[in-house]
Amino acid sequence: MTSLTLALSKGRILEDCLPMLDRLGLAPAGDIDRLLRVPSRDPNLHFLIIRPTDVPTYVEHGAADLGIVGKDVLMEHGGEALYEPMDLDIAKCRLSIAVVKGSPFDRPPGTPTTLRRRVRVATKYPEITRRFFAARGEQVEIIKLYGSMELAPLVGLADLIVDLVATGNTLKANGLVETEIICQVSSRVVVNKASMKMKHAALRDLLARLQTLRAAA
Ligand code: PRT
Ligand code: MG
Repeated sequence: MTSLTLALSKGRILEDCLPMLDRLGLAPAGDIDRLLRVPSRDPNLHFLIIRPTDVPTYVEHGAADLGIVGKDVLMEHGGEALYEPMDLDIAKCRLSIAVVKGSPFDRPPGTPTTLRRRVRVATKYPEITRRFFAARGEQVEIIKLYGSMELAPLVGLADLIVDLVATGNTLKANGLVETEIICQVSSRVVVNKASMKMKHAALRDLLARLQTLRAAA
């Protein structure tokens, strides 16, 4: 039998995937809190447990045959070198612009700025952010952060943030409001292009099984 390696990230995606994998009899059969390479209950499937932003890289280079990753991470990475055959419709959220409630930046989308300097945008997603504002003909100063974006406008590090929003509770708790949605986000299956050829039958079978769960959900 062909063996497959699936790259997954700890955190929300793993949490949302576990029930799905369990129903398929593919749940991890090892300590997913400590091990980085974990067997599944199916001897032909292994998991790599890595950071969300590393999933596209592992799959692109063939270290994993397939992976599960947020559309946010995929868009930031650039998905051209990967196949994206399936939307799992899990770990759903949206990528949005948010500002301090009542600040000069709390205004309808696209309102021209009267600032004499560039608008500063703090984000973990510099590429998506640059493309989004460039498409609107706006040049912004992008401040790359690795987390806790909500803090940046509160301490004067940025005027706006581009961040993921699910319930909106985190924004609200920090006195921020969402002014515009950039895109909707859910988790996607990505597949290495060479694996799709070399391990076609095994991948087709696994994708079909994931698809039945999606259809049943
Ligand atoms: O480990 P590392 O720090 O690199 O990764 P990570 O913290 O991004 O991992 P994780 O597990 O939090 O996120 C993995 C993926 O889950 C993301 O790439 C998204 O595709 C997806 N996802 C879905 C989310 C959310 N929903 C979400 N709500 N990722 C992050 N959030 C954040 C949000 O930005 C906010 O700060 O969770 C906070 C709570 O959201 P509210 O709106 O419900 O309050
Ligand atoms: Mg984190």
